[in-house]
Amino acid sequence: MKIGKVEKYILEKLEQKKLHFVLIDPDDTTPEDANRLAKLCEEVGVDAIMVGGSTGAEGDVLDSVVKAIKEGTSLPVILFPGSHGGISKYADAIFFMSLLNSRNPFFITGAQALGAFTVKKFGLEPISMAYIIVEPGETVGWVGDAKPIPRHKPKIAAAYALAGQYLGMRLVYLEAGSGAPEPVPAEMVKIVRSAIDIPLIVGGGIRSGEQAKRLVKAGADIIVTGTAIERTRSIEEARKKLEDLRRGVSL
Ligand code: 1GP
Repeated sequence: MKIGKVEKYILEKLEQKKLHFVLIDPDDTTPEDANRLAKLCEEVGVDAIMVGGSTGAEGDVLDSVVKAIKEGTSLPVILFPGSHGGISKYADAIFFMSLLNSRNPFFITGAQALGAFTVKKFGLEPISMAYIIVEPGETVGWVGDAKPIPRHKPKIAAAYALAGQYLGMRLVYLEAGSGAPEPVPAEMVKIVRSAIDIPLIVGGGIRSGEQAKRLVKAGADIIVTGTAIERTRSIEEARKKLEDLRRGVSL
């Protein structure tokens, strides 16, 4: 498969620095707020916006949030779907992901088959991604029927990540689950990083620049944050939080 525009953007930026993506869950925001947040993300130097969620991020709710984000920023907008319902024609690309450690084949290849022709019809750029859920896994772990990787078993995570690479996937995402009390352990990030050659994304439970920095030092290439910004109560607070996270990602 040839490299699309958004994947090229990611790979070229990664040659210069580590990246910070912000996840917006359409179920937890309004199009107006998403538009404001997207503008702010671009101002503070976030590298891309991801849109998705495990529940309710579908149909009109998803479309109106993606459109509002696109109106607010020129940053790439990448779908992060919970299933084949999480596809919007207004996005630039889609993480075409397989939840490798799910117990349910629907989340490994079933939803992907149901969504594949929609992705083609909309002309969305698919970016193949190995999605691996680590304890506690939170909502996505439950919904995705995952067998979450134990936090003290980094080699299991590395084995899944390497399998993803050998299956031809272009990115690996280690996910502790949105709102997790702690991010993926740095030790696990280190061991996964040393096993694979493709970019490593880490998300779930990252709320401070310090945490982001620890994970980047351990080998994360891309840090994803969602809840940290959702919990802020004003645009000034959101700006401060984003700046703190950005500083952590850039070491
Ligand atoms: C969830 O990894 C993302 O899919 C982001 O998690 O909301 O905890 O930042 P948080």
